[in-house]
Amino acid sequence: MRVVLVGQPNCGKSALFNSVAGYKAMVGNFPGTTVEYLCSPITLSQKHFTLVDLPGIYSLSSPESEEVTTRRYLLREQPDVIINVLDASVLSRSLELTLELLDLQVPMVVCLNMMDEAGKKGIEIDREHLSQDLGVPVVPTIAVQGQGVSDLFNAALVAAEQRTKGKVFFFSQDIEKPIAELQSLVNKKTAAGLGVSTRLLSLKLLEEDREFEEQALAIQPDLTGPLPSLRKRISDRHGRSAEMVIASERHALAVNLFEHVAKVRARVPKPRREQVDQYVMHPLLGYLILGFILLSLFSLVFVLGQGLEGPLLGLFDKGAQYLNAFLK
Ligand SMILES: Nc1nc2c(ncn2[C@@H]2O[C@H](COP(=O)(O)OP(=O)(O)OP(=O)(O)O)[C@@H](O)[C@H]2O)c(=O)[nH]1
Ligand SMILES: [Mg+2]
Repeated sequence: MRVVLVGQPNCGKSALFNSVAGYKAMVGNFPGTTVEYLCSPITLSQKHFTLVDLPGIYSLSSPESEEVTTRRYLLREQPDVIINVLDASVLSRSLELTLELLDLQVPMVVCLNMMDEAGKKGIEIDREHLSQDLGVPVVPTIAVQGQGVSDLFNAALVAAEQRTKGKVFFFSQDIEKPIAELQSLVNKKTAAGLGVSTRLLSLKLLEEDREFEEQALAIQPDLTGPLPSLRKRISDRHGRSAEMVIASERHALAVNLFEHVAKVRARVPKPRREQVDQYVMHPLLGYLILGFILLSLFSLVFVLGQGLEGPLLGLFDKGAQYLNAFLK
């Protein structure tokens, strides 16, 4: 069984990977590229699987080379389950990729990582609600502390066995109608050859995804005719390219989802220690504070010394006189 970690850059995929893989990690190369990924055999709750840590991606359609390789891996290698790792402290932005991954219709679990950071920002997430909305299990974690990690992998193994694929989110009719028209023209074989459903291929073609377009038109050149006019229909209605219209609707869907499942309380005040650290660890202010403390210490010793010098010397003189008298 293959379990893959997919998420936006810096959401904590490698922290999760390291917390279960430890020293057993192996480096793999995507075929024909220098882009590397880590994989490791794992045994958890007496179950064995291979865990793969893929490079972070902002979107399935991103043209960056590392992101393209993650996308190709997902489409060609057909993992048994995706663990979609989200940075819970920037939930709304993270959900945009989740919506794209749901379109792949691969078994999936959502990991709400960085719950400690979300807490500090006052973000409260109703994970039951989020799970209902997405149709997949949602597990909160703090990867750097190992919190929730075993629950996450157990949920992923169950999702793989039960083939829990989650819901597909629909766009407005302005986009859904052209998708349906294109879908009726796309052959099932063409989509299957590219590792996606006819709906997802139609959506990606309307989004002007270059790689899908090249590959799909190579298999089915008859799509060349209707494609530009369907895109134009969307762009004419909205005054922006079809790609931008779809991206902004996906953004709006993610924001709605966020507002449905999350509340932002007033910011939790930082603990006093962190408030003090903020000043004393400052690269410039820290040195000034250190200088002030040292100067204060020297002054204290100096002032105290001056005040105590007279009485102390008198005490020593008296002591010496007594000693002399005693020794005579
Ligand atoms: N506070 C907090 N920090 C975390 C948590 N998980 C990961 N981090 C930190 O977040 C940073 C990024 O974590 P990584 O595991 O490297 O993120 P990644 O998703 O592998 O990043 P890419 O490989 O660049 O896509 C590191 O400094 C981690 O220590 C968490 O739950 N809480
Ligand atoms: Mg990483």
